[in-house]
Amino acid sequence: MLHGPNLNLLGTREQSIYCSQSLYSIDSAWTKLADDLAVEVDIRQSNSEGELVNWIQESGSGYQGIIINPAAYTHTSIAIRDAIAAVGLPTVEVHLSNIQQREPFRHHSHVAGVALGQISGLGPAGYLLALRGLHEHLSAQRKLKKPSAASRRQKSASR
Ligand code: DHK
Repeated sequence: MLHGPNLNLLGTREQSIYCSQSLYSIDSAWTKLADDLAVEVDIRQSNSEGELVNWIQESGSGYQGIIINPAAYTHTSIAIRDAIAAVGLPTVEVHLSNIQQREPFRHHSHVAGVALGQISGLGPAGYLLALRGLHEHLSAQRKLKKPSAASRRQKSASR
């Protein structure tokens, strides 16, 4: 899970827009859900675009998906969009606030076009929903790849 710029200030920053929880408290609830789902996770926050791009690139080996709140970089960063497209991992974009109800400059997301989905406006619950959604997506993908018992029987009968 990647948190973008200024999200380290959650809990003190414009609470009526973002939420009153700290990033630590959001991450703790999120880690608990990951434990319940038996998913291994890694959480990072950066105020720097380049650092986020480096982490997205690195996630190409050893990770199965990305959950990201690119924060203000959502609306400005083609570099983050390109990094997500380059690694090709299923990515869920999360925003605490409903970006469509805010200033016009927040309405466009460069990331949305390369994301599996976007959750916006549900506050901290959005991160939990993103993890559940990504987990279900990956489980469904795995099932699709795994041949069914019937097709395994068919294969061995034709040998
Ligand atoms: C967080 C930010 O910091 C803003 O720059 C985005 C996003 C919205 C959020 O709602 O989580 O515009």
